[in-house]
Amino acid sequence: MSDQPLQHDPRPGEPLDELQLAEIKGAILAKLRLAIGKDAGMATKRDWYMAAALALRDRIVHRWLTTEKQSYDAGRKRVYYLSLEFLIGRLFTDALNNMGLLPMFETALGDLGVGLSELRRLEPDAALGNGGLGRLAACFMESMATLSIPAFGYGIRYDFGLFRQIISHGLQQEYPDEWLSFGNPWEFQRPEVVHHVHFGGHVEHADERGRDRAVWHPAETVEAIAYDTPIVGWRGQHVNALRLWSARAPDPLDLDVFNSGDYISASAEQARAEAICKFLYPNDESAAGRELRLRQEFFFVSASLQDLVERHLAADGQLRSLPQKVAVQLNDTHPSLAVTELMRILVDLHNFRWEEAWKITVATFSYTNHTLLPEALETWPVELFERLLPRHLEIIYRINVHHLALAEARCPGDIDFRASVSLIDERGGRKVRMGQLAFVGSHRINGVSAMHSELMKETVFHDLNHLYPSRITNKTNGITFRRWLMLANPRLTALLRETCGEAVLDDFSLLEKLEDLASDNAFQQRFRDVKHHNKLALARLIAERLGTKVDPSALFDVQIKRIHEYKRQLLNIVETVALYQAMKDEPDRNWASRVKIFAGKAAASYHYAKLIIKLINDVANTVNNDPDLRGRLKVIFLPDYNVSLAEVIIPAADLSEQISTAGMEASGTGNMKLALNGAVTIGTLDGANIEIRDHVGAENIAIFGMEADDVMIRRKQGLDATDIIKRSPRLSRAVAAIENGEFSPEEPNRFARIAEAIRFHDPYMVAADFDSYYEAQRSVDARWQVMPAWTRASILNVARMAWFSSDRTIREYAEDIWHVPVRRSPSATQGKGFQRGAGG
Ligand code: 26Q
Repeated sequence: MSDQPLQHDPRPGEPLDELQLAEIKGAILAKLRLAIGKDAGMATKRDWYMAAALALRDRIVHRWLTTEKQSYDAGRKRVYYLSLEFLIGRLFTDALNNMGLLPMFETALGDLGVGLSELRRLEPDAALGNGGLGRLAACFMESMATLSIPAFGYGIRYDFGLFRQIISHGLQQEYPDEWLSFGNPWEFQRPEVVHHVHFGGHVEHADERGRDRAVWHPAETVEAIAYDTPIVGWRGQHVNALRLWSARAPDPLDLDVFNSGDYISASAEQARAEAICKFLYPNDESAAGRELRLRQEFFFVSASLQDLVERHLAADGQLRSLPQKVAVQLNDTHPSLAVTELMRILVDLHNFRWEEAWKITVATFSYTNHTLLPEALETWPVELFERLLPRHLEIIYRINVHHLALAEARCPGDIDFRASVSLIDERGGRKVRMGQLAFVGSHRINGVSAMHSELMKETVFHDLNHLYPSRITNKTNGITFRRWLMLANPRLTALLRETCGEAVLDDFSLLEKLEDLASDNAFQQRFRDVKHHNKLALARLIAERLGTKVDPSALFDVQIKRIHEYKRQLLNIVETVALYQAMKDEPDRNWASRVKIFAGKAAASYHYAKLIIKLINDVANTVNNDPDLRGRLKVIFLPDYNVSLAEVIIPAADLSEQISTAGMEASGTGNMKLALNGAVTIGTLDGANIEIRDHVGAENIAIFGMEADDVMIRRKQGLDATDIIKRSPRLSRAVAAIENGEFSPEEPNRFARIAEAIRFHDPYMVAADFDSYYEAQRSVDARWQVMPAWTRASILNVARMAWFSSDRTIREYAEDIWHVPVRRSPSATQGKGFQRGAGG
């Protein structure tokens, strides 16, 4: 990766404090000897990285302990963010930057003879997430620390994160992600923090002075052990913990079996327990009814709730006050069982009356929905539930009785209404609906973009919204600018500091100062120089990894995200084919040079998405080797997309592809990262693209295609696209080329399935949007050829993105949902300025 300068000296120009520098060098050397066991002469680069990380960690821990003590002493309300995914990436430079220690460590390491930019690449990505939802959780953790909100992230410490993707002959292969194999310098194991999580067995009921008393006799117990990773906020003022649970068996060896000599069976229980945290479930956007996944969900929910209840009891001595001191955010339905587990803790273990327990529960929880796709809504067979969590199923039934009574009162006699809001899906094999459970058990339910939240009210949660009006609210996603601007794009950051002032790092609204310079020739040139530098770095990476040469002055057209039909990488590649054909027809026209860059993983079992990857690679093979094009079109598929690769691609992008079928992308966050780095968006009116358009202005974004209501209408009319294709000669020809094996001569039928889908049954409407997309791309070409106009649009995108900071998003959650105070500005100089949240 690039050897960019990393300095974000909080006070540029000032010399480094020599004393502190000497202290840090000493600390790194001490870690090398005492924690790693090597001296400088023997140390490998990885040893140096470990030593530097540990030296930094010590400095973070001091702040961490202070923060924790202050929150505890002040009795502040805490936020708990429950998520099965945290897609963190690397932490080293992120933590250094937020601690204000980047220049210091860079110099210290330089003096010791090692380069920081070289060391940072040795840190494996923490890829404990699939995509958007997991990365959002990571951005939120950073913003909560930045805003000094006392918060814990709770999740699972997977032994293996998201699979490593290798592309071999154009096909995706999955390999295990062994991110822990060299140890993890950021985490603290907490052997003393252990909770018992139970599964299976049966429930007994007794009558206790007229009150039903349930006792769960579980059949199996697993231990959850805590591992804490400190998360530092900007300016290092506040540090929160990400607490991830690892599973182990209470008795690692069955001694009787061991003594009988059957050593393998003796550790069977251990293997069964450890399976829970072995790997991250891949997201194929279809809720696979796998038992292990349900065990993961309950495991981390139960451990987390025991943990937070224990902490609350230690401070407050009773549970009645829980909602005043605790807010729990459920990241999608994956932690929905928390609703039933808290009810069990309150009613079964602490003798609360049902009604009071329910009030406490609803006031404590809130739930974020990230998808409307019906196939992605989580359900579990009642039969599996009963076997694994018998008491929780009873609790669900009881919640449902009260809830359906409310439904009956609201719409008397309306059976369909009751069936639609019920926690149990009674159609064909009874199933527990996790979305309904999370909704009913939460006081606020939020969507992740304005349009998505509106669609929630109109579609999946239409009836629940009728029953509980005012619960649904919108919180448009955001991204942390520290990672996605300062760390990923140091050169642009330096330019912004110079033009908008140092304060821009603490107040992104100052980015608007760029507006006045958007047409200034000299400024435009400097802005383009930054982009060009970033494009050179990406071109180098492409040459290293793929051996393909790309022209850094060409338009870099980027689509980076999970591979999924609704995201329509297929639309992009079909347009690429059409453009290729047009260029071949008229090789002497002054075509704008383009590099089409794709990256993303397909779920291992999602065969159609993997076929799309193959198509992209096959088209790349043909196009990249066609001398007629004279290098003016290149297609690149960069393997193993992850956070670190995104940090190189995004600063180098000119055009951002956000082309999902309208109504299907809940928000998107890559769209924000790219626009913040000056890429112009080509996109549909979907998710947060709409709000991006509203902020950057319609003239600075290329919108095309059907809108969400058009899509719904078309879907009702049927999915056959034969007529559309007939009327579009360009599309006909592109689809025919794919169908006839022009890109797969060794296997002409390879993509027949894709052509057939586009023609006859494509719910994602590639054909219906094709002409509009092709036109939009040609208008992008035209704009690209007038460089000052292009640069102006690009600058205005940067200038107008401040609103998309996750600091803004978190502030809204804090004020409207959690009712916790936030720091007014993260700036160090305003350390004491706190703002009260709505509920105090
Ligand atoms: C469910 C059941 C079993 C196994 C896996 C899953 C599963 C896992 C992950 C289902 C869905 C996900 C992830 C969804 C996701 O990332 N959604 C994205 O969330 C982003 C943050 O809000 C949005 O910006 C994206 O629009 C949305 O697609």
